[in-house]
Amino acid sequence: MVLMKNYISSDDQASIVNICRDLGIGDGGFYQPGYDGGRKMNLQMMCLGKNWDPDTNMYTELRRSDNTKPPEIHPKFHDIVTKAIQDANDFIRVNGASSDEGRGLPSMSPDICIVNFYSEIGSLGLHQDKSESEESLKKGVPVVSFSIGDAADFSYGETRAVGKADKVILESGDVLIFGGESRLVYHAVTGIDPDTVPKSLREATGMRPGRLNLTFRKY
Ligand code: MD6
Ligand code: FE
Repeated sequence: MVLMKNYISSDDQASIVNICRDLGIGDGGFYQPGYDGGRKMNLQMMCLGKNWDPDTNMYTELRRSDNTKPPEIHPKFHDIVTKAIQDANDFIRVNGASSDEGRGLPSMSPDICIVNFYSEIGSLGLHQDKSESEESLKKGVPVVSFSIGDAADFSYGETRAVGKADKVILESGDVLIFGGESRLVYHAVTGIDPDTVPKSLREATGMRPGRLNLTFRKY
């Protein structure tokens, strides 16, 4: 598990916001996912590449609720993901424990991106990311996550025991990678820290209060 603080440049953060906003109002754009029982998730979601259904935990070509096709993953996003994995591996090579030797992250070319937007009262319950293929999970092919906008309180742990979870704040520009042995770590967004968006990002984009999170994965 690697956290790269303030990794995404201010310009790239602003481009990501603008790209997601443009895609978000089109076909396959942001919606508030719900479960069969009628409960709604506490966030807005948009999928790129393939659709992920939070109710069935399945990937499909079209979104079940409205038959829309998810937009493509923007080439700029691919470039940042590829570079982030390379930089994380360079870091592991230099700073990792000797037991980490030869155990860098597998490379990953994403075919799916899940974009979440949290308002200041948004949250996401404890989960593992395990809807991907058995092969991808077994190899520990990483999930790469971008945080943009307001900061989030993020909990993670090896088990469901919430009391034992570690906590970290994810701020605008941070990149978090779950790969290798950490691929199936339990995690949650327990809250959004209001008014913590960098002023320059707010001014450059006019983004509404809240937080954008993009997670990239390979099915
Ligand atoms: C979020 N992130 O940060 C939700 N999943 O809003 C995730 O669920 C996540 O950050 C897998 C790997 C990294 C993540
Ligand atoms: Fe997740």
